[in-house]
Amino acid sequence: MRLSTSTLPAVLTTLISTTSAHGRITNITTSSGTVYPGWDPATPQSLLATPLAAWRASNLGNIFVKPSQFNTSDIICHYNATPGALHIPTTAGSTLKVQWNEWPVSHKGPVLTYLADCAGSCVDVDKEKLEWVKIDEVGWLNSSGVDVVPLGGTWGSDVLIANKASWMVKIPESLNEGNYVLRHEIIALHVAEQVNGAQAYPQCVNLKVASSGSRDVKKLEGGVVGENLYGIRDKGVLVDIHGNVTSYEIPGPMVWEFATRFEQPNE
Ligand SMILES: *[C@@H]1O[C@H](CO)[C@@H](O)[C@H](O)[C@H]1NC(C)=O
Ligand SMILES: *[C@@H]1O[C@H](CO)[C@@H](O)[C@H](O)[C@H]1NC(C)=O
Ligand SMILES: *[C@@H]1O[C@H](CO)[C@@H](O)[C@H](O)[C@H]1NC(C)=O
Ligand SMILES: *[C@@H]1O[C@H](CO)[C@@H](O)[C@H](O)[C@H]1NC(C)=O
Ligand SMILES: [Cu+2]
Repeated sequence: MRLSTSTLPAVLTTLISTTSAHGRITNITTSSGTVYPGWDPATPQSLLATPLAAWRASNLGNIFVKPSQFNTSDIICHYNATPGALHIPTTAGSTLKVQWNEWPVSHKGPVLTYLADCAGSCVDVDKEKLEWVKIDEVGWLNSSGVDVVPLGGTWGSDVLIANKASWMVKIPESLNEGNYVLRHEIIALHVAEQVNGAQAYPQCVNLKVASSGSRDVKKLEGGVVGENLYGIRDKGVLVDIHGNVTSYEIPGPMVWEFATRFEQPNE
């Protein structure tokens, strides 16, 4: 929908206040087609004993983690997260499809994916010790749609929406075999011009990665603990995206030099 600039403030306010819909990962599909459920925070008590590879968290309402909590363990895998009881078997170099329930178009921002080495089983890992290595990131792409509400151009979140709220994650081709936590996240920036306005939606799942047979195996190194990933005033966290955005600095560490990312459809 196209609107004249004079009607924009009212429309924006309406959009922001009516988009109470947030997101979560509903399932993860391996390249062989096996579907693993994500964590549903509305899981009834009677089903809580069902083991999942996905990490549990107190994210009822598909809520977000605020920048004032980026320096706490809640940024790791969402509020009060506890490790998954299983691992999804996969192979270095293969892809996983991560499916979100939905994503509101107003919630523009980057899509980020990390891995952390559990150095053993991930089932009883200490999340505060996990060191996250970024393997994929898509932030601001172009100014296509800057004059269309919601303003701000085209972002990773728009690519996710174009793919029916899904994202393909490629396990790095040369990754050493072992158990890893995959951390997939969207950071919504629709009110990020206010201090503490950005919204992080991190979700985690355990993987058991088999070797691809690559001779050039790499150990996942150089990671950052969760509490050090982002700061409340990072350039990509405290940022005004309502207008003609021409660049964006994606928060968090650099992408791993050995990552072999998958280009999304519609990217
Ligand atoms: C994925 O998750 C949704 C919501 O939890 C569920 O309705 C759907 O059936 C799942 N898809 C598959 C292929 O299992
Ligand atoms: C975390 O950041 C918030 C907001 O910047 C600050 O008020 C709080 O003191 C910080 N906590 C720690 C443990 O550093
Ligand atoms: C946005 O900024 C770019 C670069 O300055 C410019 O080329 C483009 O015309 C601008 N678009 C609008 C709609 O203002
Ligand atoms: C902007 O990015 C989107 C997603 O990658 C793409 O579909 C679109 O063609 C791009 N627009 C321009 C003008 O490059
Ligand atoms: Cu929301």
